[in-house]
Amino acid sequence: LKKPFKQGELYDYIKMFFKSDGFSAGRVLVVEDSKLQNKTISHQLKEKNILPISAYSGEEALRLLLEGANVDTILLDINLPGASGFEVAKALKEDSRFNWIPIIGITATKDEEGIEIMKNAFDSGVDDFLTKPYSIVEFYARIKANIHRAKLIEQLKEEAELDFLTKLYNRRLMFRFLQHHAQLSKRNGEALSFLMIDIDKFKTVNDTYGHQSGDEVLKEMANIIKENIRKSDIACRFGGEEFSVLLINISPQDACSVAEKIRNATEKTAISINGQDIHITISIGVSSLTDKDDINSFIKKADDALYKAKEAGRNRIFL
Ligand code: GH3
Ligand code: MG
Ligand code: MG
Ligand code: MG
Ligand code: MG
Repeated sequence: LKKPFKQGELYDYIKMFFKSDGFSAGRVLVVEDSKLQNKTISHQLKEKNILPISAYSGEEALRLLLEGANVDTILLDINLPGASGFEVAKALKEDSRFNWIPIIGITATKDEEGIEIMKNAFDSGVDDFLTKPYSIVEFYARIKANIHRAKLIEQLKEEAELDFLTKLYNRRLMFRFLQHHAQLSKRNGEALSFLMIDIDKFKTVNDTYGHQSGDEVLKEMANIIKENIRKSDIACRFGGEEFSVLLINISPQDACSVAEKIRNATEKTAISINGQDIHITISIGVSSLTDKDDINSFIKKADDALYKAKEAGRNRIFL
């Protein structure tokens, strides 16, 4: 995208990364420095309903991924200016956010030397390989096989990482994020807060409206939480009718404001169950990470504060 750009262009550009309107067969990041070859490959992918996302260097490819471009497969030219294909593959395979994405290495080198390059590419983490010039049939066959593999992995990841009912992260993932951000926080002095949210008298909701209606309420609760936090914050279903939020880079005071916003929104929301409006309230315990804290004490402080909020009469927040 080149400045100055129109609003619509920006929108299209962003949409291209996050959706694949019309390109239902998958999304491939094409890392190829030759403009002509990048264009040719992109054209070939589009022919098969695959969305190409072009990068002209390894650095650009990494940047696009970090910015949230989600792709099913990476076509990686080995001979690139700047970071080589080997280095790019290594970097991707060392990063748990990207290490599952299949990479197809490409080179034009032939014979002994070409085989040596292919071997080094596999050693660097590349999953598959194409040697130029390749037949278009082989090209599509490899692309499709790798996209298929990626889709399976994406599905498994979703099942392992997300809560089935609310599609928020599950407790396991919350612990992973806690580990990661507690470390960052200690290294960079990034402030960190944790909210433990528990629905008040939820047993009564189940008893009055049935378990299935209870599930609908849990889904609505997840939406309320998502609507009141930033994209960079991390929400999870901690268990049962308990949710938690990890708030990144935020003062304890601001964390309390977020908690209060969620509490207030919950109280105000009419949840429609079988044509009937139900209202629920929540109690929230807030904690802020200090130098002395480990993850367990960080969580326990929020839990203790939650307990106090319940004791004090529910529908309130405690720090
Ligand atoms: P408190 O204000 O003290 O938190 O009261 P409470 O009734 O919310 O707390 P309690 O721990 O006694 O009950 C929690 C209830 O949440 C009991 C359980 O059946 C219900 N629950 C847990 N998981 C689910 C779920 O996945 N779906 C539904 N519908 N209910 C659930
Ligand atoms: Mg090249
Ligand atoms: Mg509970
Ligand atoms: Mg309880
Ligand atoms: Mg409860």
